[in-house]
Amino acid sequence: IFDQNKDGFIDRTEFKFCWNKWIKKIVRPVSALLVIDVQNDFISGSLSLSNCDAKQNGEEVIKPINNLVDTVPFDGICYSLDWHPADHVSFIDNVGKRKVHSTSPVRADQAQLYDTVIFDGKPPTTQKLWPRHCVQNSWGAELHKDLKVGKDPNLVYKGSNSDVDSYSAFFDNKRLSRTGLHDKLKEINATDVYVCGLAYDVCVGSTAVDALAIGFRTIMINDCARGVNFDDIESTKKRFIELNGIIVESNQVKAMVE
Ligand code: VGL
Ligand code: ZN
Repeated sequence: IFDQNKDGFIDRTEFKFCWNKWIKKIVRPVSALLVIDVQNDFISGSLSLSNCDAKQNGEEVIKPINNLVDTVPFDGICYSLDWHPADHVSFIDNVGKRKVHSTSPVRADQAQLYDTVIFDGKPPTTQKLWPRHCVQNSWGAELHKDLKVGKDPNLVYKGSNSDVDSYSAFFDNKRLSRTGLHDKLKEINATDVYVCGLAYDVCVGSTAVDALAIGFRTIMINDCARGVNFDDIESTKKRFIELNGIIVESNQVKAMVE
């Protein structure tokens, strides 16, 4: 029933569509690894997780992530980078540069690190305040030197709009714009998305929840993520599992992808 060309390949567009959109997904998952924000500032720089609540060591994700990259035949790997301009809304030292909204729980002159403030705007912006971190083209924004990225890595930049933060590697926090990540995953017909990196309860969690919402089978790799706050890590995991996400250890991943 299918036309074949002289090489014996079936090239009916209808068949190609069925194959790419449906059959391939049923017979074999197409797996992508997302490595979130394994950048100097989160490891030993200004937003080092070791100085945060849970006192975790972000460097510990590098070995298990490199091991996955070396041993698991992912169909694609993307690395995200938190990539802020100097006047970014999330930096505590910029808090005085914007108007705080009348309903804000904290005033500009009393704002402390990790407080949440509400800035004026349409609509007003709810923003947690962080130390200045991952400033574009600074050392702190570089991927850690020991992270294996290979040549010509797939990089996704986020948080470059001064007025909007971006925890998820898919969309900014206000859902105003998209990074190129979804398109990159569509290009390879990805079905399954594995998420790891920093920070578990911030950008890793947000990215994983968005991946589920988009419709990917989504797996968080527990031992390849470190976070800010224990309670938040636990609630991130709970919420993700309630949304039908899967959490595994990195030694389980190879068998799932092959
Ligand atoms: C992140 C706090 C602020 C993250 C980014 O990558 O998890 N956390 N900006
Ligand atoms: Zn940031």
